[in-house]
Amino acid sequence: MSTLKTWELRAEFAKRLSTMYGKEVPAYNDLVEVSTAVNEDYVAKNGAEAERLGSIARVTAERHGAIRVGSAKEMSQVARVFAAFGMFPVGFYDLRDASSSSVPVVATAFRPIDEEELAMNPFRVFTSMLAAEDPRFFDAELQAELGTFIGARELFCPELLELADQAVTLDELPRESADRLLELATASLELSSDPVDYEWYKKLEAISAVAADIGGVSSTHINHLTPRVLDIDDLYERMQARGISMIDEIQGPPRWDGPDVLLRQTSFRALGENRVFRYADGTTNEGQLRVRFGEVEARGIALTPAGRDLYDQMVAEADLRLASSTNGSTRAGVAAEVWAEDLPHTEQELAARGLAFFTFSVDEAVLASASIPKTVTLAELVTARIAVPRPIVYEDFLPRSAAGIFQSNLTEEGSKDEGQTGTSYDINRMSQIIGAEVHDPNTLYQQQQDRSVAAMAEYLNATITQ
Ligand code: OOG
Ligand code: NI
Repeated sequence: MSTLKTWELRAEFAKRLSTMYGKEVPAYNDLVEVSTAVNEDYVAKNGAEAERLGSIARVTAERHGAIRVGSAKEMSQVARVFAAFGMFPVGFYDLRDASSSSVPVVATAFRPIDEEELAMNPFRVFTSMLAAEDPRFFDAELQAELGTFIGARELFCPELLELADQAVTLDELPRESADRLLELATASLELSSDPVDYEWYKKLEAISAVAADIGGVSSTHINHLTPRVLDIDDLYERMQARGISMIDEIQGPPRWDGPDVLLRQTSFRALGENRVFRYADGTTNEGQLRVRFGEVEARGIALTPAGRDLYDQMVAEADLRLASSTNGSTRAGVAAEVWAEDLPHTEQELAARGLAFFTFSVDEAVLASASIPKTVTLAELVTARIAVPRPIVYEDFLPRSAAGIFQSNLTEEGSKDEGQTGTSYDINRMSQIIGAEVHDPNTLYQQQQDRSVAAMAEYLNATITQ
């Protein structure tokens, strides 16, 4: 009997979710269609250069999803499900303070962590957990009500969790069990047709639309599924031309004349979807909810902590200039100016200054006419063009963009009692909740770079220092 390896399970999971989400939100299919066209045109125009940040096969299949769960128990269960697909928690995101409107969630992203696994299929899911204990959002009475409501629901059935554990133990599954796992896992993220308790939903919505979407319904669902494009500006224009109105700007770094770094994202607004509501008098009626939307992303090079500090400074500088500008400049325009002043214009310089992560190969022709000292710095090798950098793709998310994505789809501000002290969450607490270590993304990128540098050192028979 045939078996499915972990990566095949993951690729199939992403595919099934994509098919399901396309049926639920047909505009997603338009987005995928336009994304595919953008990528094909980009590759036709740019040839091999287009695949510097991932093969076209990888990028075409690449998606990230977003889901939201209600409790620590639900978070730990979803982690077991994702582990079956070789997706592990990476990074901690606190959206509570990253947004001006009320977004009471903390999050991590489940994704593959090995280079080879990422290359085969990089499916990742941004997973938010309701910070139900945070008194700034929920008073004691509401905390108790939320606890009861969320405690009574079952998002992931025992059969799914057992199959998932089995997949982890075996690192593969026989075809029959694999099919069952995929069927149950996909169904667990399907939009439920259960009637929504109108009063309960509205009560939560008054505090936060995100809280209502999480704690006001009987199950979880895909909030959005995001294809990756090689040219997000082109995508943005093509969607507008199709009459699909996008949010006002692209989140993250601006378009500029230098290497793409981190992550750029944009989305179209949530569409009204029919749901059945149950009212206090027991009657039910059709209504609409607007929570699910379409998003698209372009990925660039992962920045080192030093590069990230520079990025944060540039964002702050752009904010400052925009606030004091009187001539109607746009955020993207101002940011492009700041980028041109402060960010290196080449990958080589990013590598030499230690601002971004790379793997390295040796340029034999340059090496042939060079003499290398016993101890040499990485920057020297890069500057001498002996070490040729190849970018490591940023596989994670940006808190400010994530907050912007949440926020772009909220019609109401919600409410937050700033007089209360917020519950503290961090990456360690998230690890405890999940019951497994939440990886630090920088450590993963650094390890990948270090392995490459170590191999180069051995080849050159030299000691390479930072
Ligand atoms: C998640 C928002 C974050 C992203 O791409 O930054 C996100 C959500 O809306 O549930 O998906
Ligand atoms: Ni997203």
